[in-house]
Amino acid sequence: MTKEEVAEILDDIATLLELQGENPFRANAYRNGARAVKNLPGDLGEMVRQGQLTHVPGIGSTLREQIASLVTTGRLPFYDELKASVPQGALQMLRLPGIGPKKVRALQQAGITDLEQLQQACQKGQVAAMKGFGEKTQQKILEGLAFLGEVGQRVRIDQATPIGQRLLQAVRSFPTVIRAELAGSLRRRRETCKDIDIVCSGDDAHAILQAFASRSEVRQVVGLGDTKCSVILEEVVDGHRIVINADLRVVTDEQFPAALVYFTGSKEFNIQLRRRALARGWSLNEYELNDGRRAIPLRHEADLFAALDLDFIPPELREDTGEIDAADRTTAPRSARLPRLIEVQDIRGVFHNHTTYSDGAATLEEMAHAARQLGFEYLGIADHSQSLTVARGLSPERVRQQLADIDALNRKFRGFKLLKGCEVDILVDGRLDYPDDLLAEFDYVVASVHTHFGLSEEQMTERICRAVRHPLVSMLGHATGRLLLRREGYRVNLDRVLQAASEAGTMIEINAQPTRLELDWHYCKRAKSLGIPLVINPDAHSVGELNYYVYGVDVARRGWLEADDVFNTRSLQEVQKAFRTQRKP
Ligand code: DGT
Ligand code: CA
Ligand code: ZN
Repeated sequence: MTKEEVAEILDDIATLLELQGENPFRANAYRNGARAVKNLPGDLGEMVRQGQLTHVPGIGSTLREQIASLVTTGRLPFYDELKASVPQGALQMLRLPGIGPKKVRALQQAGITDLEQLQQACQKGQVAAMKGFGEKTQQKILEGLAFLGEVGQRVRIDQATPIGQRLLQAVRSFPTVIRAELAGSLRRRRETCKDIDIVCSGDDAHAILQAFASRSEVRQVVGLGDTKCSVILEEVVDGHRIVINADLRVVTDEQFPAALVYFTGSKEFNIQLRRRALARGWSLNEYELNDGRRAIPLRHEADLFAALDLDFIPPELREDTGEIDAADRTTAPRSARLPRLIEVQDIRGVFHNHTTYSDGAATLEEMAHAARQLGFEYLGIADHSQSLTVARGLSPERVRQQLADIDALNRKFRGFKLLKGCEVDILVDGRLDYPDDLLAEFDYVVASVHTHFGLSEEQMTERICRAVRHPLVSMLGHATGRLLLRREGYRVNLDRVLQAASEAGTMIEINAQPTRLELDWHYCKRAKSLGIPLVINPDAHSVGELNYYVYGVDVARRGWLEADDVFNTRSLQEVQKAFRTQRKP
């Protein structure tokens, strides 16, 4: 156990004693002890072994024994018993701003013993009326409770990305920082992140960590040690208040490559990579790759992979789903290779977008303009069909009007084309919401489920497979209807849907709305192996949402897809030809 960890426990003990209403002298003895331990020069374990704690001011005989117990066994029964004797609710209350042990005791004595009771009491104004509390404290408690409710919840990638990028830029500007990168799930581009991980190298770790802890968006410093700082951030992203943890680790520049690999993860990937090092009698940890005699000098992450005879593995693939085997340079002939992952620049247009005709916020013209600004060659419009009245679905007359409008606009464009599509509803029995003669008038058709989510898996699978097999359906929209962190998808057997799509030659969408991000990346590889082209669609309901396609590229990359596996990388001519061929019986 490090000095910091021991000091933290001694501080905890002081707080617990105060909560129990113990003699303040006793609690203070632990606080002083914590400070003394933190300021000790040298290695705590060594000092304990040598009996050097005997003459340290602030550490009496009881404390000395307890510290020895912590250092040698990692445990302290006295601490465990103390923790167990204090109600959980009291400990949680301590995390609220402006609430110390004394106030917690007062609340407990008033019969308010957990956070829920506390919230109710505040809402009724009872806490303000208590002696020593008042309006202001009550307000602060309510705000603190709202904050606590958000701490520890996962955050979507579109919200974590701008926060992480800003923080990364800040870290790069701190004095003595040599280099810094995002790590963790955010670097691997997972759909949601528990926290933001940043690794940096620099000479003055202390100053770097201090600068990090003093950022204005930091709401709370959770931990501040010699090499790591953990904070809780609060920021507004797109009008939403986001609360998320962030960890910064500082290493030396020699350690940086190994540290970056380690903290990028995933954990499962790290375990496999370490196993590979061990298999050759080497060792690998967050600081170094060691061949048993010395740390192998590494300048970049790629050097670490090369030293282990591996091709560079992009962060998105580091999930222990076969990437290490595919990167292996020692197996000959190579049974598999890493894919050349699709990139954002490969995308030439997108197909599932809405306008003011149905529930979008921008007109056809505005959407077309924005698509051209993004450098797209084509933009597909796919508004909702008639039965989806909540989304102002279009009657056959209205949608024919839209098609005429598109034709008129297209006459004005050079080097760009609006494509005529629709997002037709898959009705409860798998039939489509427009008649076939109307569907045949579009360049392509996206079919999606928007209603009757409660069907059994069997019914839902049948329903979707029927739509997928329809000769006029070009692609299946959002495959399971999930809303990340809010709603599970509907029950459906995706393997059967993929099978049906493969047989019928129907494409499958990667819906790039950051709340959806499905077809889930786990299934992309399977779709690819079945020869199903995937289509990245932002499902944009406004000009700004067109940009969401980049999150679809993240999903595709995590799903091992190359440019050729994704339909949107094709030119306008190829796309139009593919749509026509698809329709031939
Ligand atoms: P998250 O935060 O849940 O979205 O996902 P990660 O992957 O960012 O996980 P996190 O923040 O707990 O840890 C960051 C990286 O640190 C993780 O991807 C791999 C590494 N790591 C953490 N704990 C362990 C561990 O127990 N063993 C190994 N080998 N690596 C670990
Ligand atoms: Ca993380
Ligand atoms: Zn849509």
